Amino acid sequence: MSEVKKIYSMTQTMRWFGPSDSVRLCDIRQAGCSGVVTALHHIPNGAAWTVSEIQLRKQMIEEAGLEWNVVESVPVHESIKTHAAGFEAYIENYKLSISNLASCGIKVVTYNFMPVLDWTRTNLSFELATGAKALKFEKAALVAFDVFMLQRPGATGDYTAEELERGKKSYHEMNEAQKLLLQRNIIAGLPGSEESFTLTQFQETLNTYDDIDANQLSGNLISFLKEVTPVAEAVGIKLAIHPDDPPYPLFGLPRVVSTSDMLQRLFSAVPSLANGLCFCTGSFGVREDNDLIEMLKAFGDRIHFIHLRSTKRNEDGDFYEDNHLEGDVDMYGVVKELLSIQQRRKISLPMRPDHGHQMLDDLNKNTNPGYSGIGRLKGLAELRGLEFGIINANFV
Ligand code: DNO
Repeated sequence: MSEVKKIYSMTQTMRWFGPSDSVRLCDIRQAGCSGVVTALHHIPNGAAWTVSEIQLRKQMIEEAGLEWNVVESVPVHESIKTHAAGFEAYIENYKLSISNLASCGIKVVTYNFMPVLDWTRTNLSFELATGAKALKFEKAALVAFDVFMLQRPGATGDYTAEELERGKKSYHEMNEAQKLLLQRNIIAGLPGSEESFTLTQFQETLNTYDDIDANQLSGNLISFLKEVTPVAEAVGIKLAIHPDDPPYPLFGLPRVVSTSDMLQRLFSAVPSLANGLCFCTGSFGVREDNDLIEMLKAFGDRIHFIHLRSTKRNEDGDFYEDNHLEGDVDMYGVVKELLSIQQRRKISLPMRPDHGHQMLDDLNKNTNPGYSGIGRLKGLAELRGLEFGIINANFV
């Protein structure tokens, strides 16, 4: 009798922001997920995560019939990125956190190495033709904030004359409330970003990067990985770096996780497979020169976690978050390639539908931007259907 071939499909998860999230664990379960992606957001950035805190959260998740598949994120303290005095102690705390997670059975840890700000959008309620709301990044709004509101020294040198003109127009068209909202959207902290700034604090923090260029930042990331990866490998943790979002420099800050070449540098410097990647199609996909399928082929063995989302860009440098199967990302090609990787590696990788539109009843709720329940449920259902179709057409 021939053996039944095992098919490795993606493990469906959703991000959960903890007990205060308006999307509950039971909602995530009803969406069809078997697990969640979460973090101990109440622990201050840089402090070590204790076994008892991890266990408490794990138990809460398991009591809801779910698994804690991925930590997103164990944040990397700014001192590690800038090599500020005392950064070594934060690296030791990081090692302790991942060892403690491993001892509780949680094996994938996502993090990012974006200076100062985690992800950046200028509009958190961009209305689509259907009345649903999406997250958007508008270049003119960014220039308006950077050049005219923050008045960052040297900012004008980072933009073309045309971009400056559009930024100026955008600035003058905004009333005070709109300016304040823009400022809040950019620097008051998006969900999961762990940091929040006033205008003055923001400029002061930018100044800490005055002497750090991309080469230096990449070196600091590599020295962090050289310390942390051997520990991860020894305890069985897979590290999954999240790409820069958006994948190019902002506010004069260097970016080092935006392209294939940048990833290659990190993986060549620290070849262990524990030094891996969170493959975020929405972040990488903003750059036209990022060929997602080629990147999947090149780094398939190091992908430990998947974010599926699609953006739609225009020639002005704006983008908004489109429906999961539309926009600039070839989602069919991406999922097909991911399925090949999984069959080859004989593994089901955790995947979450990244972000979703605010829609239906959620339009009247106070939701975490990008992380409302119904929009993500729609995204997940579409992605699950896409995967089901591909498996049946290609892998059975
Ligand atoms: C945004 C998220 C990011 C991500 C971190 C990982 O929606 O994808 O905030 O969690 O960059 O450290």
